[in-house]
Amino acid sequence: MRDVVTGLIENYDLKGQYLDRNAVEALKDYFGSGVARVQAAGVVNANAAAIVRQAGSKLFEELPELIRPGGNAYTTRRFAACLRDMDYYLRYASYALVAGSMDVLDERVLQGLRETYNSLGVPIAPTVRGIQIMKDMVKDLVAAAGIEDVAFLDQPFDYMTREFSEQDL
Ligand SMILES: CCC1=C(C)/C(=C/C2=NC(=C\c3[nH]c(/C=C4\NC(=O)[C@H](C)[C@H]4CC)c(C)c3CCC(=O)O)/C(CCC(=O)O)=C2C)NC1=O
Repeated sequence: MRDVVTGLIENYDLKGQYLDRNAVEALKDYFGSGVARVQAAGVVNANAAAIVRQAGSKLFEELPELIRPGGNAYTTRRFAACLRDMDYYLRYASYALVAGSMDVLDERVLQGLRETYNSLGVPIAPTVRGIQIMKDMVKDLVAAAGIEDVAFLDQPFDYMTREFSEQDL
């Protein structure tokens, strides 16, 4: 699992090079957004249960067939599994935000996920929609907490969406 710093060091060490201007720029960006990243993780932590619950409600409102007989989230067990998955996406997104690197998502979340979903008939497009709903909620909450530039929050959610659906946003 890497973060921006360890990722850069690993790359430059492989080439046997000092940290050059590009590396320094990347590090400046990362440290410059560091406080906001940590604050955002705090906001996610404080609101995680509500975010998952409300994003789930919104998803099932938009796509009610998911929770009707025949839908993949029908039955209490599968409904709970769906919300649990949403919680995984949110928690790992918060790690990736702090790390400034998507490595943790590749390693812990996305590996083999598509295959698992396909084999269980879990539909990917609605899952991606759920991830995007959570992104919007997190951005609103973080903005409301007074953090001005919330663009960096897109990254982990969009990364999961892209890797998962293998579709361009
Ligand atoms: C931390 C990394 C990690 C992830 C990401 C993860 C996902 C994950 N979701 C699963 C199931 C599931 N995932 C869903 C999710 C949904 N169904 C829908 O209709 C919605 C669109 C969606 C919610 C948004 C459902 C319903 C199941 C149960 C499917 C079944 O057993 O039939 C399973 C199969 C095993 C199980 O039920 O626990 C895995 C491995 N597990 C992990 O360890």
